Formats: sequence, C-alpha cells, structure tokens
Amino acid sequence: MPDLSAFPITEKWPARHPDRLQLYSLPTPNGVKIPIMLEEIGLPYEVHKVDFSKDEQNSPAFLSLNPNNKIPAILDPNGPGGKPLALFESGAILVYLADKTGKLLPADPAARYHAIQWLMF
Ligand SMILES: N[C@@H](CCC(=O)N[C@@H](CS)C(=O)NCC(=O)O)C(=O)O
Repeated sequence: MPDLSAFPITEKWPARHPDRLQLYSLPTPNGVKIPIMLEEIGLPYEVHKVDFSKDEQNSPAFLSLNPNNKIPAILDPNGPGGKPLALFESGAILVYLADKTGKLLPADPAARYHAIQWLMF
C-alpha cells in the first residue's frame, strides 16, 4: 500500500484508499474537468471536497500541494517510476492522465499538438 504521509494534504484530507489517485476539487468549471476525464479513462480515484465556503483552498494543507490556491489538484500514488506525484493546473493534469493511460491524446505528434492546442484554448 502506498505511503502518502509525506504529503501534508493527507492530514486534512485523509486517503481512505491510498492506492487510488487522490483528487482535490469542487464542481466548478475547472474542477469538473478531472473527474470527467477519470470517468472516461476508467482510472479509480478518491475525491476530496475543497470547500471554498470554508476558504479551504487557502489552508496550509491545500497550499502544500498547490501554492497557487486553485483546484483541481491531484496526488497520484502511482506516478512516474512508481513514486507519488503531486500535480496542479487542470491542463497539466489532463495531459498527465492521457500520457499515463495512453488514452485521449493521439500518438501522432501533429495530432497530439493539435489536441493540446484545443485543450489550452
Ligand atoms: N488555470 C487553473 C485555474 C483553476 C481555477 O481557476 N480554479 C478555481 C475554481 S474554477 C479556483 O480554485 N478558485 C479558488 C480561488 O481563486 O480562491 C486550472 O486550469 O487549473
């Protein structure tokens, strides 16, 4: 079982399933991008609500994962090299998940950059 104790965010939002990708988000336009993709690619995940009404995006625990105080952010226990990977910025997370699973981004370089172009748009 992966050990995520080195990440302070897990103190405020404990992982009940530390083997699954941990998603810190809220149903906002940017916040829903990641669960939509996770459902599309079928990757198991555990979601944690970052409650804006409690200013949780500015809590020290959340800022330890994203110093830019924005959702969405993830902590993947099975990142590159089998090590945990923390990531923020929805575009970066979507590209990471596509690369990780080989889904939703074309392998052809030109097609890949066109897809990323529309993602950034
Ligand atoms: N460029 C960022 C934007 C993220 C963003 O703006 N998130 C908003 C919610 S949709 C947020 O966390 N706002 C909290 C705040 O600014 O305090 C991304 O794509 O992830």
